Amino acid sequence: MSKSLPYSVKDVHYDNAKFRHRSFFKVITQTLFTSDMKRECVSCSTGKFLGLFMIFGLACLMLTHASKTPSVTDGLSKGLGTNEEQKVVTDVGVRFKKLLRRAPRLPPRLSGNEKVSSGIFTGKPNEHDEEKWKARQRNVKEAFTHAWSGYKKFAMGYDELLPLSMQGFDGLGGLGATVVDSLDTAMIMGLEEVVSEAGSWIESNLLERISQKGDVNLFETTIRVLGGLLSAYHLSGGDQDMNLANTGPKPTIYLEIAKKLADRLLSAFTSSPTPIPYSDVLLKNSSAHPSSNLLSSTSEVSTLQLEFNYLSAISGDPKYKTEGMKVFAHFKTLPKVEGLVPIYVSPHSGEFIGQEIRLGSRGDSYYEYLIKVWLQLRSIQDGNFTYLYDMYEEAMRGVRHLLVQKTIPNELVFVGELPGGSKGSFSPKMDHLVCFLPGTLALGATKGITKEKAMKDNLLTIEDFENLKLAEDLAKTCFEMYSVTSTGLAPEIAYFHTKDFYEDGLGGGNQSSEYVNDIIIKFNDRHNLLRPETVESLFVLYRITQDPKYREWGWQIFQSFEKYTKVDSGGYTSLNDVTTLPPPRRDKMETFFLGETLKYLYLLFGDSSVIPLDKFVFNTEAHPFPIKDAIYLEGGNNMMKGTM
Ligand code: DMJ
Repeated sequence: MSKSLPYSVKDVHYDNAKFRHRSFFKVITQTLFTSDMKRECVSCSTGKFLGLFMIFGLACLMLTHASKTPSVTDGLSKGLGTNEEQKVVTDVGVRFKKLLRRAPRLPPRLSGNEKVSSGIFTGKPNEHDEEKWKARQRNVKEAFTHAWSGYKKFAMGYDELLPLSMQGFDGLGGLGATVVDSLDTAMIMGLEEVVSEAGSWIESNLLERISQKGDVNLFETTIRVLGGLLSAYHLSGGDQDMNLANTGPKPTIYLEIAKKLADRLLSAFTSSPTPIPYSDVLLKNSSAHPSSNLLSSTSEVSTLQLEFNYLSAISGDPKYKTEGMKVFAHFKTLPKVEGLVPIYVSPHSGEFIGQEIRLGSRGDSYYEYLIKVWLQLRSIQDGNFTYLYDMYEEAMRGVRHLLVQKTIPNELVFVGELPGGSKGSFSPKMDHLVCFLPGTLALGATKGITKEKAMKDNLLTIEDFENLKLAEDLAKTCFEMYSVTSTGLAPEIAYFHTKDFYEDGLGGGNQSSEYVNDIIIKFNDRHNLLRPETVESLFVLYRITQDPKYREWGWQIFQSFEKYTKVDSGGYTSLNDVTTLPPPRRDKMETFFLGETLKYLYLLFGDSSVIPLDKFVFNTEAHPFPIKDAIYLEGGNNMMKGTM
């Protein structure tokens, strides 16, 4: 694999060391073990070394005899032995810190110029701007209404709408997936009529479907149907013991159906001989079986936990969380390539299978849920879940080291694949699915607060800055995957021109794009399924950096959806080829167009206080669940129906 373009701190132009918050223990260990220090120690004389040793010893003596000071831990500290040892280290640490910090450190302040160069935008949009974005948000709401009206007219109760043939299709097991996936978007948009229609359909039909239907995929059903029910429960006031929705069923109806569904889905875990669940469930008799190749996808088995954890929290029944979290606890023990994992896992042996590594299909949301599940559970202070954060950080280091390269000639940053594991060659190929990563990286860096606030409060480490930089660069590439085509819509997969790879004549068709020679689109990859990942990342990056360019990019993408995918009779359709005009159409409106794509666009153009990212976590299908300390704690509180 070519390592000519490592993506590391060298590429980050922030002087961020001064903003970094490090514990005393980290300061000492990191200093001792940085390679520079090691190199210097090897060459220094014994005299110098003894001198240093004596100074250090004296400092320790002074500190251990100073007065007592309460210790502070940051919830992420780890690797210490007994409580006693930890106490000693933290006490000494606090004293040492006090000594070092006798002169108070001023909070970092950025000059106007620095704010611009660091990508921080603090200026309030003017009134005209506000009106412009409100109008654009109304356009998205109208698009949702148009999509729903097509579905309602031709496909109500089916999983998906085929908008060109004007009929319904059950591609997801027949649970009316579009109804459930759309419901919380309608709630967020305040579309009461849709909430009433979708809510009533769910109340009258879904339980019966669950008890009668056949094969469903565990992952798809969890993220779309279970996830949709759970966020509808929350948004309609369920875990505040209130009914906030003016229309539709009571919140407890959503919860009751969610429990019945999850009880059957649990069979995928309980029938498997390992902690890795089978991929498919036969709902009608609560049995489960593996897929035809006997394998489960890594991303599928690790993208159930946000939903199962939240269900345990609101139902008071710990069984969902217990089963789901066994997957991560098991993954923790398996060998990895710099934190990266193969895309298949066997439910029979519990081992990863094959060597293919990618952040696209079958790999993607493993990485997304590592950080999101940690964010969901981190308020549980016993440190049990810190390993998720560590696995995430290690994996992102692996991404930056092994998978990130830049294109020729314009240096677009992309995340490629390792088709043969760490020993195989590098493939300069990126699924559109990988475009979830900028949003996840930004979220992982600031934990959902703005970059400005995170910097003011000294919360960002060097790795956080590296991840944020990668997030912004990668979001740009994802956007250019749209603007390089004739339709302004991205292909399903893009290849990138590098020193080892180029194919002529396979541009996106937009000759005025600066990147027409950087991005290569093969014939079989030219379709667009109305996917959300890029607008999802634009939404998260806008919330975190406040940079208006993300809104403008989102608006351009939305206009292209309007222009080329809208079907007059109702609904929107996938395309077969985004590089030709007019684009050949495919006849399918995926449920995630209503559940995710339009929801993220609506939130991107709206007020940032709606569903704030430090108080909610979106599941991989864009269904928001609240992060409330109390609800995930053992024992819960009065709001809880029981314990987890
Ligand atoms: C959605 O179902 C989810 O976002 C999933 O994580 C990936 N695939 C689709 C959208 O592209």
